[in-house]
Amino acid sequence: MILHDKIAAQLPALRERVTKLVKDHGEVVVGDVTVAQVYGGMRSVKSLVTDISFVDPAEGIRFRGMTIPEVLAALPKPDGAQMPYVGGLFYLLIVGEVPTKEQAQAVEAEWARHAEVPEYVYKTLRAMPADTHPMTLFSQGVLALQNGSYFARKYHEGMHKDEYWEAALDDVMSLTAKLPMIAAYIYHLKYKDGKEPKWDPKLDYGANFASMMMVEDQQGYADLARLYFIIHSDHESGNASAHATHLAGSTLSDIYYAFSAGLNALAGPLHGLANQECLGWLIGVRDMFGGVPTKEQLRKYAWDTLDSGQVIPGYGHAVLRVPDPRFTAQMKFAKARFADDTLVRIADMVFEIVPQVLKEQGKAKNPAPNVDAISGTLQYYYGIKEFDFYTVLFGVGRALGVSANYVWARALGQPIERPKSLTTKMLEDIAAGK
Ligand code: NMX
Ligand code: MLT
Repeated sequence: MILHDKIAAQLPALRERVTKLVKDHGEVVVGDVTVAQVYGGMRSVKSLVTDISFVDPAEGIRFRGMTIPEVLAALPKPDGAQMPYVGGLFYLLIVGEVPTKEQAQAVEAEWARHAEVPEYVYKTLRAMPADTHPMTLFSQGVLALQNGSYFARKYHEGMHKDEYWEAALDDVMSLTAKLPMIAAYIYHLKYKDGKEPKWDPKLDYGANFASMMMVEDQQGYADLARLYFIIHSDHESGNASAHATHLAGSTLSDIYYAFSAGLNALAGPLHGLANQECLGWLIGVRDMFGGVPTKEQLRKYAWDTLDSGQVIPGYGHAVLRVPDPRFTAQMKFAKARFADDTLVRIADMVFEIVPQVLKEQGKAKNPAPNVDAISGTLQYYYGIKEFDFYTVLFGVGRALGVSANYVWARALGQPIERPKSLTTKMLEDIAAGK
């Protein structure tokens, strides 16, 4: 397999670099930790390592050193498409190089070989009550696949630790191949006729998803799916879903257990669920004012949200201090294709007004939009109107980044995570210099 051979070629040198760094400079101090950080969700504590992506507060995400516009321009695209192969992005994340079209297609072909979902997974999902949240179903679907983990089987057969990453990569290819099918099935089970989707090996990841979702504008939605999965894939390693996946994986749980944990973190309203909440907020604005409001009306609506003790979804970020380039990329996509859409116009006006309101309130460290401020609007335009499905889409994308990290973590022999906790009394004593 192409990704296997590339990792195998890079691994000895990277292992040597890491071993040397830790051996020669293991005592070098990387940063201090304050009482505020210990109580404040470990914000900005430098304690994780990944070479796959990095979030610069003043610039946003870079995948393997490349910004989103650079990635979208450089990765190969399917014939007739405006957005790149998702398989090309996965190659970039894992290998660290821009693939040729053939290399991107080789990843897509590998996915096609693994896409079929065992019938018992569908059966498990069908057994759940009809009002189960799609994220619960998605996490359960992923967990149900654990039964087939190659890594878990090989581990119990006594696999050598140098081989962990190879078994991990097998599982990762199998999991990421199946996620669009499981997601589309959940959509049809919850909201449509419950038909099981079919993977077409002639289509790429994005076009397959468009076809399985049965949206009207197949070409437009295939491009959106490609863009969406690519930009949501990774956001360095400290975000809640990536960190939860990494933490669970560090115990040598296989990727099915680990990614299910990541999805459970993504399901929270301060993380991935914010895209569903954000579209709800925009629709609330539209319905309250019968379309696009005036700026004054919007300003008051935003203040009412804050005054009622709620956050404005889609705004703020733990790391970013500028508009999220994932927001910008989606806004550009929407404006190029359906700039007159009411919700796009409202989202654009929110982009003008809400940062001012948040600045006036003076609490949020970052008053700018994050990825969720627009993503639901685009789905809604293409006819995916069921808000509570949106985080599942985020999850399909996020799988690519966290599983690339999972493979490299096993390849580099990263250990079980175990930070240290203190009591409040201990912190008080430290603060008092005792
Ligand atoms: N609306 C209202 N208040 C906010 C917002 C917002 N959008 N963002 C931050 N604040 C408040 C925050 O609740 C906190 O208040 P308090 O002191 O009363 O607890 C204060 O500002 C300081 O928070 P920050 O340090 O700026 O933000 P933090 O790093 O703690 O949290 C988020 C980051 C993203 C959780 C926060 O900005 C937020 O809740 N945003 C809205 C939800 C959202 O869009 N989440 C999606 C994140 C992206 N993703 O895809 O996961
Ligand atoms: C993400 O994509 O994970 C979010 O922007 C949250 C984060 O980075 O903390």
